[in-house]
Amino acid sequence: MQVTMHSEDHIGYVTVSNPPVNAIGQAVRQGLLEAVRWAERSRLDRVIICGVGGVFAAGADAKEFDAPPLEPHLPEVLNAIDESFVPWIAAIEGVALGGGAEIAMACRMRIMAPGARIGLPEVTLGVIPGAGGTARLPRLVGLQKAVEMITMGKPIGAQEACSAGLIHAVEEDPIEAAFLVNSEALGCIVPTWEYHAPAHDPDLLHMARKKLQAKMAGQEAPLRALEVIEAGLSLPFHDALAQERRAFLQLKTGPQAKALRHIFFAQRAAKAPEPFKGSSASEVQHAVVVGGGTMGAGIAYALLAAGLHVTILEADAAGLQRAEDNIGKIIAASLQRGMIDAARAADHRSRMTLSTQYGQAATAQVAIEAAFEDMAVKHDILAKLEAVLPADAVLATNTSYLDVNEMAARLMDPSRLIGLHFFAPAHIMKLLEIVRAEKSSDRAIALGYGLAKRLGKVPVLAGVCDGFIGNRILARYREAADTVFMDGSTPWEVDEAMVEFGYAMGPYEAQDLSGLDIAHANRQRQAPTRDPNRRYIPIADRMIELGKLGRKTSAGWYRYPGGGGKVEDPIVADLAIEEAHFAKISRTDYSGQEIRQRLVLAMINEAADILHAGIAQSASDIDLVTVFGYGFPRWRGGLMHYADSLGVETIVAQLEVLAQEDPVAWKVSPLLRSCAKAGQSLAEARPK
Ligand code: T1G
Repeated sequence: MQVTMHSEDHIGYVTVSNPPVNAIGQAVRQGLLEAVRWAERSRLDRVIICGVGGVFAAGADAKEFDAPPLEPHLPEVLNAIDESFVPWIAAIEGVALGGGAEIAMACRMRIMAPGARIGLPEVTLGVIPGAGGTARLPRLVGLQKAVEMITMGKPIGAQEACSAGLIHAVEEDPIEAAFLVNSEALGCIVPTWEYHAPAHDPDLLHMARKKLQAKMAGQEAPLRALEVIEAGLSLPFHDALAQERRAFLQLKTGPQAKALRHIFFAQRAAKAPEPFKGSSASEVQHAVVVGGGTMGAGIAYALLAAGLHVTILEADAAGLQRAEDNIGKIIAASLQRGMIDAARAADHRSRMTLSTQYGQAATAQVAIEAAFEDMAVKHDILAKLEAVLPADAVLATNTSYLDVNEMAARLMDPSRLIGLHFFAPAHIMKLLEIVRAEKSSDRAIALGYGLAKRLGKVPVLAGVCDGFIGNRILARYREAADTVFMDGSTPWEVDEAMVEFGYAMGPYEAQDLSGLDIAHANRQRQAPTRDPNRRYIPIADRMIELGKLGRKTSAGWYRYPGGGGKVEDPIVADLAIEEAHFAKISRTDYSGQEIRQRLVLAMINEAADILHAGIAQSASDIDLVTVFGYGFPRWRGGLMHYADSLGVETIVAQLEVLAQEDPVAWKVSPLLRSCAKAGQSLAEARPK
C-alpha cells in the first residue's frame, strides 16, 4: 500500500509511503482518491496527510513521464481533496516538491517543520506544474511570488513560505500541530480553489518575461509557465487547470523535457556503478591535500565542508601562507553568500591543519595531490606520501592531463593510485572525474566514489588518456574554434554562435577566464608527439607572445579595460588575417549555424572516439561530464544525448563533408560509423 489511512477520534491520518522520496505514481494517486472517499464516508473532522521517511513528497513520479498518463490523474485527485467537505491538513517534513507541493496547496491548511522545503521545480525537468500549481499558488501567495517560484523552480524554506502566505504555521511537530488545530478555525478556512485569482499585472509579467528571456534563454518551460499563469488569472479555476494540463502534457513529451529527465536520472545513476558500491569512504575521517593553490584550497574546502579533518601540506612557509589565504578567501566568500554561518566557518577551521611535515599525513585514509602540473613534482610528492601514509590509504592525483599510469609506475604499490580530477572552483563545480589507471584497485576506485558522494559531486569514471574525458573534448572544441577563427571568423562571432546554442559563454571568453597559458603549456607538452600531418593553428601561440593571457592580464581574446566588461580587440582579429595570409588561406565568412555545426560535430566525433576507446564507459557519462563540467546546456541533455537527437547517420554524413576539407581533423570516429551501420544510438553504444 503506497497510501495508508487510519482514524482516531474522528481524525483521519493519511500517509504517503513510496520510499525513498514518496514520488507520486499511479498507486499513490489511486490511494489518495480512495482516502478522500474514505474520509467522507467516515464523516471525519479532518484528515492529516504526511509522508514516510521524513519526506512529504518529491513530486510526480518522473519515471512515468515517458508513458501515457495513467488514471486517476493528479489534478482530479487534488480537486477531490480541495473540494471535499472534510478539510485536509498537510503536515510537511523534508520536501514538498512539484506534485507534493500541489497536494499541499489543495489541502485546507499547511504546516511545515522548520527545516522543510516547498517548491515547484518542474521547469528544471522541462515541464510546468501539471496539477493545479499555476492556479493555486498565485491564489495563495500573490502573482509576483508565484511567478518567481514557478518560473525559476527554486524551493523555499518554511519561514519564507509562512511569510509568503503559502503555509499557515511552522511547527517542530507538524502532525501534532495539525491535530491541535481548532475545528472551528479550520472550518473557516476557504478551500484554495475558491480564492480569487490575483489581479492581472501587465508590467510585472512583462518584466518577468524579459528576465526569463535573458536568464533561461532557449528553455521553453519557464516562458510557457509564465503564459499559463497569466492566462489562468482571467479564467474560472477549472478552466485554468485545463489549460495548464494541456501545456504540461505537451511539454512533457517534448525534446527539452526528455533531455532534462535524461540528465536527472543519469546523474543519480552515476553515484556508484555496481562494482564500486558500498565503498569504505564513510570511514574516511582524515584527508590530506598536497598543495594549497587555487585547486588545492578548493579541494580542501570541499573536504572540510563534508565534515572531514583535512591536512594541507605545502613545501615551505610561503606556501603555507598562500594556502591559508586561499582557504580564508573561500570561507569569507561562503560566509558572505550566507552558505555557512560563523559557527560553521569556525568548525571548518577547527578541522584544518596546515603543515610542511609529511608526517602529519600518517593517519590519513586518502591523500590528494594538487600540486604544479609537472611530472617530476608529482613523482616526488607521491613518493613522500606513500612513505608515510598507512598502507591501505588511497593516493590520488588531481592532474588535468598528466599520465596517471606513469605516476603509478614509480610507486611500490601502484594499485592505490587513482586520479580525482576536480574542476575549478573545486568546492563548487559538481563534476569529479575518477581516473582509473591500469593498476588502480577496485577498492581505491570505490573509495573515490564514496568520497564523491560525501562531497556531493557527480562522479564519472575515466580511463587514462591526454585530458581524460572532459579536457580531451574541450581541446578538440577549442581546436575547431581556432580553425574557424583562422579560416574566417572572429572570437566574438564564435562565442556568439555558441551562446546562441545555449552555453553561458563561448570558448574564447571562457578561456580568458581560465587563462590562455594553461592550454599553451599543454600544446608545448604535446608538441614532441603531435601528428605532423595534423593542421596546427598558431594564433593562440601568438597571443602568448603578445602577453595576452586573458582576464589576469586585462587582455586575452578580448580586452578588459576595467569595470568587468569585455571589449572586442581588433588586434586579435587581425592576427587571424595575418596568419591566414602567411598560410595562403582564402578566408570564409562562416554563419553562426556553420560555426555551431563545426564546433559541436568536432566534440561529438572526439567523444565517440573516447567512448570507442573505453576512456568513458557510456554516452550518458559523457553527457554528465559535458553538462556538469563544461557548461553544455543541460536542457539539451548533454553532448551525446544531443547527438542522438541529430541522428548518428546525419552526423556521419556531415562529418564526411568536412573530412573532404581536412581528412585528418575530421576523420570520422569508427564508433559513429558502426552505430550508423547498425542503426544503433550512441546511448546504446558501449566501448569496444
Ligand atoms: N520521480 C521519480 N524518482 C525520483 C524523483 C521523482 N520526482 N525524485 C527523486 N527520485 C528518485 C531518484 O531518481 C533516486 O533514485 C531517489 O529518488 C533518491 O533521489 C505533477 C509534473 C527530492 C530533493 O523535480 O529534487 O511533480 O537513484 O538521489 O539527493 O506538477 O530527488 O535511488 O534509484 O535525488 O536526497 C517535480 C526531483 C517532479 C524533485 C531528494 N519534482 N527530486 O534528493 O535523493 S514533476 C522534482 C529531487 C511534478 C507535478 C509535476 C531530489 C530530492 P535512485 P536523490 P536526494
